[in-house]
Amino acid sequence: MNTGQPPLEPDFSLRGASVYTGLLNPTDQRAVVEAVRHVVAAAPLFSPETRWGKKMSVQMTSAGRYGWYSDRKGYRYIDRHPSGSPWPPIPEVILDVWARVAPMARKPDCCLVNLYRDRAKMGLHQDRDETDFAQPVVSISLGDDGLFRIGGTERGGTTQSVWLCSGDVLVLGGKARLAYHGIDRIRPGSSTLLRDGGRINLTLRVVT
Ligand code: MD3
Ligand code: FE
Repeated sequence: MNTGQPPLEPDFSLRGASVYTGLLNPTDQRAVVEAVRHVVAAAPLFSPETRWGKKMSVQMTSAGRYGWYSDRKGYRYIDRHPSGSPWPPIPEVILDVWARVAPMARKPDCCLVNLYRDRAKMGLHQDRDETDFAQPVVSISLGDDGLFRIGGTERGGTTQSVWLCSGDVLVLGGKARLAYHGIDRIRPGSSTLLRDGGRINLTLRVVT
């Protein structure tokens, strides 16, 4: 369908990551949070263990055909929640965001939900458990601000940081697709979007 909309332009680019600041207005943000509440009701949040047996500080769950999972056996995608139930479908309001910023890409088959409370953080890593790195990754930030750091495709290079705020959307394509990235910390209390505070990040990916 041709919607007649002009293509969206990012506000700026950071190490090849396209940043759309405030792409979601407060009404859109509340609709997405409501959809996330339904996902969490069907697939409760959990804190995965790393392959070294340390519990991650971020709480997670997923929607879509695949969900991201980690334990002592390593990182991987699995087709069921650890409880044995299938992951719930990716809500339409979330697929709409993908369609706005990545209209030419395949449809995502995983929406990872990351919840950061207080001191939660995510160390520098690459997303490389997927099969087709030509497909972009789309990230949606909701709630408290998070300090995002991105570098290059080699560990140990220089990095750049930016605070991601509620409603900001990132598209990671091209060389940025395999960039090292992470969240150093959140700014607790910087947003009132989430009743219990914290930051939610949604990461949409094409896994297979
Ligand atoms: C850069 N999540 O779940 S989102 C992750 O805010 C993850 O929860 C962070 O990194 C978060 O894997 C960062 C921004 C992001 C997502 C995917 C990327 C940046 C990326 C993939 C490649 C390069
Ligand atoms: Fe990542």
